[in-house]
Amino acid sequence: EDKKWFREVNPSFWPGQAFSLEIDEVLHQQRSKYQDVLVFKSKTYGNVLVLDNCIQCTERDECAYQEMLGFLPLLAHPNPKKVLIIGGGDGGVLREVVKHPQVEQAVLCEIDQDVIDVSKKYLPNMAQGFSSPKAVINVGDGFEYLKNHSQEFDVIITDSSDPEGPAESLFQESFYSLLKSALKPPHGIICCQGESIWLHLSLIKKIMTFARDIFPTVAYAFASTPTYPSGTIGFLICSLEKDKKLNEPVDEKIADQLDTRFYTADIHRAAFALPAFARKELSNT
Ligand code: AAT
Repeated sequence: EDKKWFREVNPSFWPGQAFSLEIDEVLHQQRSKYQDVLVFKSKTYGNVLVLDNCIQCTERDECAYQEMLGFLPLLAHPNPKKVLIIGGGDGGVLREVVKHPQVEQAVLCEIDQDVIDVSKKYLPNMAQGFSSPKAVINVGDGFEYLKNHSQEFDVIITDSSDPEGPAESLFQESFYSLLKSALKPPHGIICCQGESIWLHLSLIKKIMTFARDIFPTVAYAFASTPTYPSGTIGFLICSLEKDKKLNEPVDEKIADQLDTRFYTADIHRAAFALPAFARKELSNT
């Protein structure tokens, strides 16, 4: 029966396919200032947050995306003290970032207060990030926030929704220039939600091409995420350092001592090994 299923239809961003989850109970539904917000309890993936009909996270598989988005850049940096997260209003990436022993402060800049409030209520395991003494919360647009911050952050993570709606500006060349100027030299690293090699290869190529004009080192990694479109999501990682080896954790001990469900030092290395079709499109030679 169709009414009991959530279907992730999106004719422009993943035409001709639609992932579905069986709904146990709808917990929350509203129109926020920026987007449609839906939370439902699924039959087999726990509670699910959906914005503008796109799945943002499920309790069952969120660890894959949140841990990789956080730890790929943090473990590539020699001493990540100050971190900025743009988006990530569920608190999951924040929860991961504050686990890193060298992180002293993590600022989260989320545009939609309603996402934060709804996550505190229905995704308490992710929202525990908000109660860390290292956390600073700023409600506002990530693009605008960056304009007022220069050479400040060791690592900047963009945990953003897809480039339709409030996150559109976060996929532009001007955003990458702002990211660069907000990074602290000489080791600064950014990591952005990088969509799917199965669905968005030309968009990824376009972004990596302009990112290479801005950053000396640019790389792409991906991980298995059952509830994101096509079952994989990527991470676009850029460093201020030339010839920076991003695919190797700088401190294997820290990497293996983090309390993770998905990320390990081996997964870190493996994530940069791309299928031939993707490597061909995305390599810089
Ligand atoms: N943590 C996994 C879920 C996300 S959340 C993406 C967040 O980015 C949302 O809470 C959204 O409100 C926020 N956001 C969107 N635009 C902006 C902006 N301009 N400034 C700050 N925050 C913003 C990612 C899901 C990926 C889905 C892949 N299909």
